[in-house]
Amino acid sequence: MTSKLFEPARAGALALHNRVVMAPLTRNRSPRNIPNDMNRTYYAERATAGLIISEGTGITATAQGYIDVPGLYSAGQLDGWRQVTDAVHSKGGKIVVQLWHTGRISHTSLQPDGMAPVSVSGIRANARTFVRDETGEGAFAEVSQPRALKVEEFPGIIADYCKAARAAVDSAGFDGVEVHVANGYLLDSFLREGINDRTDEYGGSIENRIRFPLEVVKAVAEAIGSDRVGVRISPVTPANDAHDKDPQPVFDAFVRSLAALDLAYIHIIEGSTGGDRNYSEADYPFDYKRLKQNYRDAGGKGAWMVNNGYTGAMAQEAVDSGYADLVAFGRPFVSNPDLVRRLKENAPLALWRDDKLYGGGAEGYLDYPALD
Ligand code: 8OZ
Repeated sequence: MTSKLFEPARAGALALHNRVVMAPLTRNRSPRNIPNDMNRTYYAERATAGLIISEGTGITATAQGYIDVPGLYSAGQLDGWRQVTDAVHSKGGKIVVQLWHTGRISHTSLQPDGMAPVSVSGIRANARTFVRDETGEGAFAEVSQPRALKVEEFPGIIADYCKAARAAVDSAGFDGVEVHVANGYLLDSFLREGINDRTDEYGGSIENRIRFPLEVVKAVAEAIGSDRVGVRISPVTPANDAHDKDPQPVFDAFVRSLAALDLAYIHIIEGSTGGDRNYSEADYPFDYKRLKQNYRDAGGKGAWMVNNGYTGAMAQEAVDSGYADLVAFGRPFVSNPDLVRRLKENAPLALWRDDKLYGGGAEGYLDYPALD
């Protein structure tokens, strides 16, 4: 019996050939933050995914927190991305860009004029980022002390998201965008009681903590059309020193509010990003079915995309049982450009090289062959 995983699906305005999604994957292979020919080849090789979500892409220079990741704020970046999206489209694929503001997960050496990174609060993360050392080599470094954004600065950040979203669709040729509200970066940090210590209308209660991420998603949806916008969340991940003792009501409320926006999809990282699917900091397991029920009960019609450590069998079960509409695969797509075919034919999967995930050249990036 064949699985619905390999059947077409819709995510808002996006008509997908199948329900296997390439998850966003930071690879640090865009020197000077500009997408290049190597990136074009990499994405084009993976165009048989039902949908490609690009690696996290900085909406502005101040949004950046790692070396050699792409951006959406210069003509050269938009032109580089245009080569990528044209190549993916010519192979029949669909690609959205992940709109990224790293917030407190950044370093003064990566910020314009060596400024402090901006965040929801002045609470520094116990986390590392990837910078360039004195010799020009990539190196890990503790993230810098951030500065809490003032409320007066919020409209400017929202405008930055909208400008990047419009440029992504109009100039760079993307089919849509995914707003990154996960993994302890700027928007996720508003949601987390362990990072958000604000005492204004953007901190404290759940209603207040979800306010800014909602304002951003709403504005982006108005800018390019809600049916081209997805949102990625990671309700329990400890990635980048994110903490929340009681995430269920926060994320239930967040997806209920997102339901009204008529988005293309909601993308959930289950458990610890890239790690234990069953991770929970709270003294209860997170209930992802309840999360989805909240979204549907509130009228949410977007595709429900799940992610983290899925095998082909788990993905088929997730889709065939109605638990999910789409399943995103991350690292398996690094080493299996033809992942969809391999899952369909139950062919063996190649293993990725951990030491080649971040940074470097074609090795560990373009040397994973397709079958045949
Ligand atoms: C791995 C390394 C650097 C960044 C995320 C954008 O976790 C990332 C990321 C992952 O969302």
